[in-house]
Amino acid sequence: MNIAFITGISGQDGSYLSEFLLEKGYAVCGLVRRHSTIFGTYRIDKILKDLDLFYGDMTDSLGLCDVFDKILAKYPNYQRFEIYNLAAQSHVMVSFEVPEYTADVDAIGTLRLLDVVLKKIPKEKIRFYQASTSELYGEVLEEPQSETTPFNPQSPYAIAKLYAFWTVKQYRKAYGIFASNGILFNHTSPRRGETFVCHKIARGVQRIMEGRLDVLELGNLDAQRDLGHARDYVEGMWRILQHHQPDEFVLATGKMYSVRQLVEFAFEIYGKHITWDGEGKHEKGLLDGRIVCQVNERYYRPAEVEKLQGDASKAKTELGWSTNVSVQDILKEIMGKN
Ligand code: NAP
Ligand code: F7E
Repeated sequence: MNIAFITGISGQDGSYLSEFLLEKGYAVCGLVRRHSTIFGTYRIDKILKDLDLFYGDMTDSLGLCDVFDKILAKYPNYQRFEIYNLAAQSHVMVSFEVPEYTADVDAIGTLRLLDVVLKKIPKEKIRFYQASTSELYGEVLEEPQSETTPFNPQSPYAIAKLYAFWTVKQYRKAYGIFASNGILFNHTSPRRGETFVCHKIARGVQRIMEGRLDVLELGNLDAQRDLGHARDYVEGMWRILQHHQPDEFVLATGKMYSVRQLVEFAFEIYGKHITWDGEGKHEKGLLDGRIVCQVNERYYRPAEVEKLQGDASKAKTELGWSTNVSVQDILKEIMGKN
């Protein structure tokens, strides 16, 4: 039997990955945090009875040690131990408000986990996946971005993830463990948090069309992103760990759309065409002469990543991974109109 341990199992990617790995016959274990009012497991409630969940936190080394002891006591005869490090304070804007916490969880948390893994699991049985991000490219130095593009991070989140990226590479080299970085471009789904832009637009337009919201307020309408479906990306994570050697892989669609285009696509799902008037913070989206979208500066970031477009050729050639879900289909699925 193979064990998969997922930090961030209650998040968007953790939930899809758990379903995928259960189908593959893994014993799926995961780290969850205590929440004061809810269980915090709503994304994995349907598969809860098939999972082994342990309370813990990426900021707590001793707790992580205990979790590994419990897993090893329950599954002493495993062949391979795959670790998917998905836990993170994953919101770029929030990382400007809580930079130290973001670094503690996303950067030092990865170091803590690797250290525990190295102490608890025999080297030859370890397969470690790190959730790296296209945010590492930041203010891009090359278009499109591939595994050889230099990094130029622009937020506390990206800088914390850069530390984690290099820590993974260093553990691979120094200790000879199988540890890989997946450099994933934006991916979303109906399970995404509502404060990320694609989900916010889908839900906002839906509410406007149902008469429950007057105006959708957004920040930088010019920002462009490469956006795929989370279900495909978690399969890519697994493929990265099945490769014959540890490495870095970009997962992306290769297409890029602006925030403004996402708003247009969302209205088009309802057969509506919106027009734009004004520029910068004064720009407005109009539907039949009525303002339905406007800029609110509170959503501007102290430093912005203007555009990201990935080149996933290496993953296609070496892992046989590809993705072809359209942004329009993702928006429809979030709206429940697919
Ligand atoms: P998400 O939905 O925000 O999930 C984050 C997970 O991390 C949640 O389960 C959360 O637990 C957990 N977590 C946060 N802080 C923690 C802590 N201190 N200790 C333990 N667990 C903690 O993010 P996602 O979209 O699934 O992304 C998964 C990973 O991929 C993240 O590392 C993210 O940075 C990275 N990534 C995401 C994208 C993307 O477009 N989605 C692209 C590139 C990389 P709670 O449920 O308790 O909050
Ligand atoms: O912003 C602009 C915003 O917050 C996308 C995370 O999963 O992907 C995600 O990070 C763009 C930015 O995602 C609003 O300024 C405009 O340029 O949806 P987002 P993100 O920052 O790209 C990467 C790959 C990760 O690794 C992260 O974990 O949209 N934007 N107006 C807005 N963004 C938000 N959130 N809200 C707005 O109102």
